[in-house]
Amino acid sequence: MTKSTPETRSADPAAQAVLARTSACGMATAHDRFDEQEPRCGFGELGICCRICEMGPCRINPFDGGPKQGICGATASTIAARHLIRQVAAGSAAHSDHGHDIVRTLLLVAKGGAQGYTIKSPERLRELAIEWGIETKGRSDEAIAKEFAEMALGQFNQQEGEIRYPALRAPKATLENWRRLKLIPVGVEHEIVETLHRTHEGVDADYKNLIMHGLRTSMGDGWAGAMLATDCSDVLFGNPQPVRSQVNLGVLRQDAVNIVVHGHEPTLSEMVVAASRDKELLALAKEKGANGIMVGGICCTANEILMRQGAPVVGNFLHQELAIATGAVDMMLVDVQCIMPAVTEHAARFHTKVVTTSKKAHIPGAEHIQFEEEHAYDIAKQIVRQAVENFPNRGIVNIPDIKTDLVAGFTVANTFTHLGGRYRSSFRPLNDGIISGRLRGVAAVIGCNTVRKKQDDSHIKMVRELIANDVLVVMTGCGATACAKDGLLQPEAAKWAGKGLQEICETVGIPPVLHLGSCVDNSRILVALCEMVKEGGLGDKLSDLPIAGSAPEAMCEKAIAIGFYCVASGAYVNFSPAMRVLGSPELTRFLTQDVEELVGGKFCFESDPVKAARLMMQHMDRKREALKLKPLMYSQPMTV
Ligand code: SF4
Ligand code: MSK
Repeated sequence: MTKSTPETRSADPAAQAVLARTSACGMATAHDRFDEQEPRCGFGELGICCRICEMGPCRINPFDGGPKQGICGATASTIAARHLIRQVAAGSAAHSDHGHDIVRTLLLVAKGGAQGYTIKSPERLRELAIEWGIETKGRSDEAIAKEFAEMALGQFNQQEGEIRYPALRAPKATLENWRRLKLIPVGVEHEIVETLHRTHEGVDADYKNLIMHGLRTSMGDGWAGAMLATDCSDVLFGNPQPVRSQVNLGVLRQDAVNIVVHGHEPTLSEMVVAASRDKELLALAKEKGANGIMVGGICCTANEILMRQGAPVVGNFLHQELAIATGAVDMMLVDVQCIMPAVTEHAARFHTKVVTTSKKAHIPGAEHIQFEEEHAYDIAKQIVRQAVENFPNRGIVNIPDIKTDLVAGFTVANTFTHLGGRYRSSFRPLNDGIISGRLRGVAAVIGCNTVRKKQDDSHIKMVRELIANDVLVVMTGCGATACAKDGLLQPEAAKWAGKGLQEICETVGIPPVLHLGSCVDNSRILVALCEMVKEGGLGDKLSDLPIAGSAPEAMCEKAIAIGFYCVASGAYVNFSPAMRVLGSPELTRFLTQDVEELVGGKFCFESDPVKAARLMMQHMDRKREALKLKPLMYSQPMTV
């Protein structure tokens, strides 16, 4: 096998520069550990090994000869479907537990028990309260927040009925189809528990029945756990507004204390940003020889503080080890999700302090400082102080001088204003753009980096192909960071768009690629789609819309859960690398074809990003045809 090089590992020149140095000094990164894993287990890749019970592990031989069933009689489709929906449950649990913690913080704030937090967007709180049927007249923000948070907490452990958002937000025809298929969760946790039960040895053996439950479980993520995380974060930390900032390792500063916040939840990072502006700590930084304190993010924490504070983004998932390797990170502060345990091994080579803060995520070699909302500001100050005190311990620093400007901070509310103008807030211009053929449709390109593909490369190639063919792109998570590094999140990027999209971007003053936030903010995309249907002229169900989604560098179980709730919501979803189901042709066919007849959405596992983009556009063209929309003004119908 040819050994990978910095150029084959990443499309990002900053990453390539650091990877060249890590290789030269024998510092192993995820790419090296990936190479060490070769050859990979073919049974695992195809999803046909099972270790669910203690009689196993069992494996199915996909070729002639060899076992076609596990010891209990489970077939390839049963085994692959069981494991897949366990991944959906884990991904849904991760987003939903994040959502649960944000709702709990809102409740603490309402009761006056969370130090340093306030309700930054009472307007958003009142909008939500009215939507949920909570009395607002003559009541304080705290009283409304308390009632809302208590109702919201109930969504997690509710045992009967339906989670609330689908009936409140989804188009009627979509809702009716979900009800017919029994796809609306009774509560977030109930469906996750039921997934674990169904996939226990000797329970559900029907791959279709298993997948339908996987779709139901994922709905508890997209339409409850993640949606609540987004809504309550907007209430607590403020509605994001379009904001300019910068991205890539070059945002690390030689002359300042660098604190890299990494993980997912905004509760701690918001407080750390506040503490980094504390006069006492700035004076201490000066005393230690630093010219200020820089707080930048990695992974979705980055997206949270970028959207609301304009904080610079140090990088995406595969940048976490590289940031430490610059020698410029005085502290890496982590909470939950997407944190490689390897960061402490690298930190030991440099002066970097790794601090864990969640009881759910300790890492050997890191210092643990337990974060508690009740003492949030004091804890944040303690953490920032330690980072400042570590500044004089730096050794050789080597920061690649590479960073790119970006615009982020789009939401459903401010996209309305941008598209319709201040006095005509509406999705009408977007719908009209699609109906008239100026725009082909909308694509959501989301998700992670993975060492199984060249970092950022698929995101960039896919998005460039889409915008060149008049598709407006919305992005979240590490995919948004990938395209930001490539300069696609600036209004000037309209020059790479097709003529129709260019006209819209220039009239409205938006980039052709809109950054909508972190992974939980994919719920913003669901709401935007509901608004498009509500606006009229594009059908009556979510699955009628000329839209598609993709996670072209998918890495974790959360990405699988997102893919599932998007398909359940009627979207065509490209997912690459393919989910581990290819060892079962019938399960693969169900996910990529037959499920469409039920929910209107389906998966595609194309790994070539340009081909995948074309398949997504072909799907949009089919939807345009079904809606009898005008021919495209400037682009051609897509062929693959
Ligand atoms: Fe083997 Fe069946 Fe047990 Fe899986 S559940 S390990 S296929 S016996
Ligand atoms: S951080 S989930 S690698 S997008 Fe949300 Fe990035 Fe994927 Fe983690």
